[in-house]
Amino acid sequence: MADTRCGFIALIGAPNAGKSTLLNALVGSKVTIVSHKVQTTRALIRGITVQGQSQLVFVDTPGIFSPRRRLDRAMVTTAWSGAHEADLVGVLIDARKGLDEEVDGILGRLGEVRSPHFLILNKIDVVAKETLLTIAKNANEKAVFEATFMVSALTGDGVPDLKAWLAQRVPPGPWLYPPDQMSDAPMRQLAAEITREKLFDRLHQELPYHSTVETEVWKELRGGDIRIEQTIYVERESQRKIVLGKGGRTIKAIGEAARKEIAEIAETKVHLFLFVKVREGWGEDPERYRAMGLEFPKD
Ligand SMILES: Nc1nc2c(ncn2[C@@H]2O[C@H](COP(=O)(O)OP(=O)(O)OP(=O)(O)O)[C@@H](O)[C@H]2O)c(=O)[nH]1
Ligand SMILES: [Mg+2]
Repeated sequence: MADTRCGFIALIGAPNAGKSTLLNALVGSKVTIVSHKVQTTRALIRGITVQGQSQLVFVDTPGIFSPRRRLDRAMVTTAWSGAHEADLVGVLIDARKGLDEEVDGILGRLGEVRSPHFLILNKIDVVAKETLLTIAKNANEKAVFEATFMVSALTGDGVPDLKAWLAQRVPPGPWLYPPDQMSDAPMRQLAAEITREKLFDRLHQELPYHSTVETEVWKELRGGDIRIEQTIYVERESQRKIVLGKGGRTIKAIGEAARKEIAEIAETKVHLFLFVKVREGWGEDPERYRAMGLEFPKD
C-alpha cells in the first residue's frame, strides 16, 4: 500500500490517570486491564489499531511514581523505557487531580525523553472547563508539548480527534502488524491479566500488590473448548486463605468473572481452573519478573 504510516505511541502518566482505559478506547477493544486501584498495569502492553492509512501501535505503561519495593522500581523503569522507545509520547494527566507532585515529577523528567510529546487531560467528564484550561496552561509552561487534547477515556469524548491527529503525526512507513491485529500479547498472557484484574476488583488493601497470576496450561479440547489452568501466586499462607475465601467463595467468584471475560475474547467455551500457591518472596524472584515481562532490577 502506498503512503502508509506507522508509529509507536507510548501513554505515560501517574498511577490511575486512565492510561489503560484510554488505550482500550483508542483500540476499540479490551486489550489491557483497568481497575480503580493504583498500579494496576505492570508491564508494557501494546494495543494496535488502524486509522485511514496509518497503523497506530499504542504502548500502555505502568504508572510512574516514587518506587520503594523492587517490583515498583521495575515497573517505573519499564514505564520510562516505553517512553524512550516510542515515536511519540502521550502524557496523561488525571484532570480531577491536576498538577500534583507526582505529575510535576513526570513533567520534570520529560526533557530526557527525545521523542516528541503531546499532552492529554483525561476524565473531562467530571471536571469543569475552566479547571481544564488552567491545568493545560500550567502543564504547557512546565514542559514542551506539540499539542494538547482533552478527553474522557470513559465516555470516549475527544478520543476520535486524538486518533485523527495521531494518524497524520506518526512517521511514514510500512505497517508492522496485520490490519486486523489488536494486540501482540499471546492469549495466555491476556488471560492471566484478566484474572489479575478480577483480583484487583475483589481483594482489598495490599493483597493485589502481593499477588501475580500465570497461565500454566492453555489447551484446545476436541470440541473447540479451551482448558486453562492458572496459578495465583501470593507471598504468605494468610494471603492464600484470603484469596480462597470462606468455603472457597472468593476464588470461585474471581474464577467465574475471569472465565466469562476470557470466553468472550476467545470466542469459545472456556474451562478455567485456578490454583493458589504460596511462593514466599516472589517479589524477589527474577523468574517471576520474566514471566511478567519486566526487567529484574539488580538492587
Ligand atoms: N470518570 C472517569 N474515570 C475514568 C476515566 N478514565 C479512566 N477512569 C477510571 O480511572 C481508574 C483508573 O483507570 P486505569 O485505566 O486503570 O488507569 P491507569 O492509568 O492505567 O492506572 P495504572 O495502570 O494503575 O497506572 C478506573 O477506575 C477508570 O474507570 C475517565 O475518562 N473518566
Ligand atoms: Mg494501567
